[in-house]
Amino acid sequence: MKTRAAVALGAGKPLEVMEVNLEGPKAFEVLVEIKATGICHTDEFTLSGADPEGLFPAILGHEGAGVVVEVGPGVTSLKPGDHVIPLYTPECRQCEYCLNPKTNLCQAIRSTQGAGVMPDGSSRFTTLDGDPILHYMGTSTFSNYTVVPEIALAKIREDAPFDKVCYIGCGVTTGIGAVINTAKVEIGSKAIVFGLGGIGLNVLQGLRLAGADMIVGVDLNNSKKEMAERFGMTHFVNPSEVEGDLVAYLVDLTKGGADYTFDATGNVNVMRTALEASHKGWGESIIIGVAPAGAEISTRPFQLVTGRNWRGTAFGGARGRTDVPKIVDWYMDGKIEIDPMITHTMPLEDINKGFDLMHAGESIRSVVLY
Ligand code: NAD
Ligand code: AHE
Ligand code: ZN
Repeated sequence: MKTRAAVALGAGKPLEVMEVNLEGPKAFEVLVEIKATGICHTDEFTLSGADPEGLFPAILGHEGAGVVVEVGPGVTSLKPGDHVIPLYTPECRQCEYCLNPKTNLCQAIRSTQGAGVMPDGSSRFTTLDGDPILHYMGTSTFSNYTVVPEIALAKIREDAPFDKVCYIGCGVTTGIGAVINTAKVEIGSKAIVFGLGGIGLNVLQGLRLAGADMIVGVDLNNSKKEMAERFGMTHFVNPSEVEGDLVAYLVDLTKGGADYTFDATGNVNVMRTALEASHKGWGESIIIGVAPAGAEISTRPFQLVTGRNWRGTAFGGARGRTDVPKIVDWYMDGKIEIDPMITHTMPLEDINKGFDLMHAGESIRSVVLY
């Protein structure tokens, strides 16, 4: 079939919206009509050329929701008409990783996914001239129709609005999951969240759900303050307005350091500050942000010797096929909010405007509606 897609032709170039060919689903694959997709900072990271795994030409996008159109041979858990959210972290329920309760990082198809192809080693997308176009994160939601492995689809309830729950495909689950699944924050905790964008705001609402007492938000952009307060932030700090050492300021503000800190910026200097602003003896600092090729974190080992813990999280530690339908329920039951964070919507033709809004710091989430 033919489908409309925004194609990343090369690093640093705007996406080009065009018709492409899409081959039908092979064994254990599913054809999905994407109804809506968010634009995450990670799409921008890969498009910019900063991703060591970035490949071109490719169809980016990993925060979608849609409907199953056709299933390939061997697919048993889904049927045409089912509503689904594609998962860049699949859940095969069989691999060594899925069988270990300590991780959500299913590895069943990780190597082919990273190479931009389906598990059989080939791409379903080609240009109208027949040249291959690669998949991205196993999802490629910047295409109106996409082919996804069965193990990388969460089946969700049919009354959930696609234009909102697409955000559960990455940002919502990542932020809330970092608090609930990875840090396992306790009632009464003190926390600091660095970066109050599409991920950081969801860390804030996760902290509110977990019953944290003091929730400090840190961002260079003062316009993020109002929305952050709405999602549970109790104190705001703009590092550019702090005189002297930021770590000392935050340790003082939290009376000894925070029980939990979260980096949602992707900046390795911020990651160091986040670690060092966590409490001596027991503080935990969770890295969510994705850093550019070549960037490395550093600190004095003494920071760890004296009891601070440095950890990371992907997709909020969530097992997608199991956890994503539950998070959709939380949204539908009013336990979590999504709507105010979707600040802009646009048709696929205008997808580059979504990236412009992100660069300008004017959006939280832009969502493309097909
Ligand atoms: P975003 O652009 O919406 O938000 C980033 C925020 O950080 C902005 O508000 C910006 O003003 C702020 N910021 C930038 N530099 C700062 C600094 N030095 N100090 C304080 N604040 C600063 O991005 P997002 O979609 O929220 O993504 C955030 C990060 O999380 C990105 O690196 C993204 O790639 C990563 N991410 C990781 C996962 C995961 O599974 N680990 C999932 C999704 C996104
Ligand atoms: N390819 C990059 C790393 C990108 C990365 O860390 N991705 C996160 C999800 S970000 C979603 O917005 C992730 O899931 N990581 C685990 C994995 O297996 O990719 C690089 O640096 O090479
Ligand atoms: Zn993302």
